[in-house]
Amino acid sequence: MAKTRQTTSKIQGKYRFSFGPWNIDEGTDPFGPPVRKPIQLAKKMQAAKAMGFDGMQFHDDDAVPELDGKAPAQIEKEAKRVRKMLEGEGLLAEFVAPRLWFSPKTIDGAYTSNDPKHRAYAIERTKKAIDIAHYLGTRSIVLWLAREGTYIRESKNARRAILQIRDAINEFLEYDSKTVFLIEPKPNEPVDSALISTAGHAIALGYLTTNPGRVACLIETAHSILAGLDPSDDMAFALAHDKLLSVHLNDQGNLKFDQDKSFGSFNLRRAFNQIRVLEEYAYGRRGEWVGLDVKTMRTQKQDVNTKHLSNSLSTFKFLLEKVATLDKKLEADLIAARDYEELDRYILCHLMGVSY
Ligand code: GLO
Ligand code: MG
Repeated sequence: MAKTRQTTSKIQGKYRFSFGPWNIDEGTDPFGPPVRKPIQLAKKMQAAKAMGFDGMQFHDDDAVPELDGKAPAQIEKEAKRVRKMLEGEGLLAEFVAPRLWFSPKTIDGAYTSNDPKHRAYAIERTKKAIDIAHYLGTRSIVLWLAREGTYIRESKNARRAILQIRDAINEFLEYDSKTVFLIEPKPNEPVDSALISTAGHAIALGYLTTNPGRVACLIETAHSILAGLDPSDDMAFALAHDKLLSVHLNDQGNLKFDQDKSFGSFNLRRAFNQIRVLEEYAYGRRGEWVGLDVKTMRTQKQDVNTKHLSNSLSTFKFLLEKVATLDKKLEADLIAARDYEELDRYILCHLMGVSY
């Protein structure tokens, strides 16, 4: 065993943290009703600030509830009120995501619905989300393409559906010249087979559009795992294309339902490697965010319903320190010697905090 050198922690990245109102939830699942009382948006913002977050993420109707029935002037008024609330807490809006999976008009998909009236609804709704983002002070739109896929393959022409998503994004790129679109891939749930299922799909779709420079992606840990991929490799792939503008960190116990566990709670080493990839790129220098898309455990009681968020944030910071204090010289020597067994051992000792 080699002796590790004392390393001083030097952090390259510039990390800003966010979460969405849906990350403090009432515990409803497909088999049972809510188990906690709903929390007002203002209180969620206060909690975010108190836990050390820098911003909030929004679905369009988190900012403007019952959006579909509202006139443009009303939408503007309500969104600007939310911006004031954010400013009052010293928080920023990271992004707005059109919620295209709730309405009766998006049962069979949004931009890829087989009903042209429903496709038109999805496009109009997304334009409203773009306006709301503008009012909230952000130009980022996240497209989680929840229902763009199939339960049985024969129900859609998949090639045409991909081109319909491309055409929709082209229309949004033209609608607002400053907005950037972050595609959040996921392979399944709620649909059986999603069309844009991985980082590769999301990035390649961007290249099909009229302005690839304004189409990027958001990689979520659990979604990569559900696709059978390693999240840090997906993040690295997106970074190699300079396309990773946000991440949704969480954890996932292999191939189950989408769990959104606290970051690092299932596989600490996998969490470490996600931060390692981000830190080696000096993530955040260009304003990229770190989102924590984690879910409150159903068993948590009302008064301790934000621990998953504070725990995930503190695990991130702890692992960032682990990344920064890795003995780079030793790592390089072991790589040069191709002694990956020893490197493996060193990483484990470092993570466990035992002497190597
Ligand atoms: C669900 C997604 C979801 C999105 C959010 C923003 O699996 O991870 O939480 O991230 O709706 O679009
Ligand atoms: Mg997510």
